[in-house]
Amino acid sequence: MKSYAAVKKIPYDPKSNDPFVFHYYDPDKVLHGKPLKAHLKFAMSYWHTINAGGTDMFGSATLDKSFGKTDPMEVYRAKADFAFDLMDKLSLEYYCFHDIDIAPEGETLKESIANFRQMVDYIYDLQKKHNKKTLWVTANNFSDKRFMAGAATSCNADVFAAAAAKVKASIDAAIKLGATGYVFWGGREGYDTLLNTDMGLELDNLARFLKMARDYGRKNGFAGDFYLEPKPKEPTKHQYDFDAATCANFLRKYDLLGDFKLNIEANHATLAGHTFQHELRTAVVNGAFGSIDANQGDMLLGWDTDQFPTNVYDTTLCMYEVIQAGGFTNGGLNFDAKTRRASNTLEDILLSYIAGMDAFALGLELAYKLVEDGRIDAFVADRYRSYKSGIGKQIVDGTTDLAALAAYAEGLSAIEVESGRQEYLEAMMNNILFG
Ligand code: XLS
Ligand code: CA
Ligand code: CA
Repeated sequence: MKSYAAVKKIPYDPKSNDPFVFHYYDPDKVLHGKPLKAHLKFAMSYWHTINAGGTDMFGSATLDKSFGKTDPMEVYRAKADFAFDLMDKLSLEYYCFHDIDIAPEGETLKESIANFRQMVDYIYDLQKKHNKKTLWVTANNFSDKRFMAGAATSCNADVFAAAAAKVKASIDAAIKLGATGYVFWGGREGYDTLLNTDMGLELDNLARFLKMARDYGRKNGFAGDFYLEPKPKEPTKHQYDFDAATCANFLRKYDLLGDFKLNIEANHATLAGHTFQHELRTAVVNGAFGSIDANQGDMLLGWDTDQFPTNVYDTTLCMYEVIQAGGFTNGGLNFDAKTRRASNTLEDILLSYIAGMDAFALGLELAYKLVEDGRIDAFVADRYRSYKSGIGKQIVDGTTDLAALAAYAEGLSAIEVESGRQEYLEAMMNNILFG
């Protein structure tokens, strides 16, 4: 197999046996009036791709990503150079990062923020040179020990302020880099036991924090979407942003819907006991569909494995939801995914992205087959036809009431509900996809 350095730009070549080609992702191929790259808006996750070395709870890194440098700022500049070279090879147009992904942390918060600002300037130049875009920025308000009891939901107000400082610097970066999104993933915004937790105050404080961030962003020219990223647990036992429905309720309660949408991650959906498609649909029906963290979990493991997505049913049903939602606006598909610990070469990074990008390109094409075929949509519409006329229409129009419905129902003889035809639909779906 070729070395990382020997691989140039990955071509689209469906007939090739070369491992370094796309078999499905042809960035410029037009489908329904848009090139695939505009449908899919693929992004590189800086933390996994440029930093993660394969450590786990039982072992040290299996891949060194310091690129032969030792001085901390030099290491991070080398990482950035590598990042943009990698994005070129893979035709990735977008990237996403946390503040501490792109710059070394200093002795103090002030020093860390100064390092961060320097590195934002550095990647600003690289972004221009390589013609890349920032999909979203976020602040890592969960790794440092000061965040052990939360950030915006910490019991300590100084921690709340430190979190605000990091978010302010990260929003400044988002503005400078022209990011169309800003993510809040509340890794420690939750609790491990209610015995030490004032849940009401913590939730109110979280909302106060988000409002301040929103107001600061809007005042300083951030026009993109803010996102909450649902996840039920890990690292805390219970996270307040448990799933899409919980987040939508929180945003509605605190009047944040509109500025805030959701960044739905596949692996977080399954951790919450939902399908990826369920979480996407829940975001859509709440008017909160924003962006996607594209990955997959391992159904036999109970934690967030962040694997590259290769399950074509999942990518198909994901893109089916995205198409029905009208496609991405400010959001995109961020590969919040890492190579396995034993896939420990730079070539594996290329191969993993190829696998994920091909699985989504194939999923998009298959999703359009479902839409174009139309039988599933038609089945669903027909299943609810009783709401199109008569008493059903009155229910939907709000022109009836409980007493009128009771009188109507008492006049009915037997009520028959039609079969839901689940197995027929599942077989039909396979036939549309593979027939
Ligand atoms: C962790 C999350 C995290 C967010 C960004 O599980 O997926 O990586 O996407 O902070
Ligand atoms: Ca994520
Ligand atoms: Ca994750």
